Amino acid sequence: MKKKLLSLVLSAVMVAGLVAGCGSSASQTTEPAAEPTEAAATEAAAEPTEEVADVEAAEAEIAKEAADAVADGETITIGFAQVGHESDWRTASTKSCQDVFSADNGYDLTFVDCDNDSAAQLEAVRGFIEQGLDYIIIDPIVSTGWDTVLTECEDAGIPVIVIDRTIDDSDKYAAWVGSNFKTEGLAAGEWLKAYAEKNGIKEINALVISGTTGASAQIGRSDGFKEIADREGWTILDEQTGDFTEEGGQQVMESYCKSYDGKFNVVVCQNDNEAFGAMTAMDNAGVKYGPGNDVILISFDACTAGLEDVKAGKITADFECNPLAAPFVEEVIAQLAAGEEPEKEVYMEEHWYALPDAIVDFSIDGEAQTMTEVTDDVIAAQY
Ligand code: GZL
Repeated sequence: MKKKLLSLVLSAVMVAGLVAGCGSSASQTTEPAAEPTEAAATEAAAEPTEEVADVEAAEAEIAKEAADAVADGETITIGFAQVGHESDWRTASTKSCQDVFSADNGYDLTFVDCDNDSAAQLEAVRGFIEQGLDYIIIDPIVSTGWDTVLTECEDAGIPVIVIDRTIDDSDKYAAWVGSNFKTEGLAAGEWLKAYAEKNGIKEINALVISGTTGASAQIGRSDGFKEIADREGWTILDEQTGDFTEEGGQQVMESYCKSYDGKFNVVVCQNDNEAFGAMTAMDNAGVKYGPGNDVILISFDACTAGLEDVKAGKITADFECNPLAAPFVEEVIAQLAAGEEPEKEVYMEEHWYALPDAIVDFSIDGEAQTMTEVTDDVIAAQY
């Protein structure tokens, strides 16, 4: 249904554009054809022509289609090209979309797990175009290489909503719903500065296990933390990708324990699953981490299992990235279906977690931050 309605909308706009462009030669410009203006439509209406009748007929058909659709409660078809299944965060993100865009809620969701493969993700989106779906949701594995396929979506008249990670080489999408990853990195850095001052730690020698290289989450968290490290004169001994996986975190940390034995006092993992792997490696190497031990372990995501490790005194601070975007995406789709223009960017609410001894006052760009104590209730309510 939606596709037909959309084609009617597009034809009405095109016909209206022709009517507006059929004014005096003075109205012809070298500028790109302007959107049909109300004045042009009014002027055209004053001189009834065949084109105006076409627009009115198309508009009447649109109104009827829309009314029929609502009355029929017809299914909205959605394609979702998900990054993969690499982390607890990803599992929660996928569940959020599958719960909201369910058959019971009036949707037909085509879900593709792209298994961290960018080529497969582009292929999945092209498959959605061939199916003529009503909407496409993309969580982009990496932030570049998107303009061509987004142009194909635009040409097919299929609105795209981007969630979580960002697309940096095209803006041909209706809206993006996600997190400010650089803010997350800045929060970790500013917290570490305050925590080090509170505990009399004069020197910071950090090892970073970064996320999937080129993912906006990795870029933002790396840039934010490095900005504070550079400002404070800390040493980042090394940064290698753990690809947001537990296995990757363990492999990189095993290498770090050999190469930097006794030289580091901070480990920054760019998601909880990397932190789980890093903890295994440090346990095997006899490295003590967590509050009161040799190494401060910082993590991102703050999934349930991550908060359990904060509560257990293993992760010293965990910086949340909220995976529950689907309700906000549903709002965007409702706005688009109603012919409204959604906000281009919708930011999710995030929290910074620690145990009481690691809760310190800090600010980001002068804005005071609130930390959340990890309690059993907080863990029970997490994703
Ligand atoms: C961040 C998200 C990241 C998570 C990881 O928004 O894209 O990808 O931090 C996940 O857990 O793998």
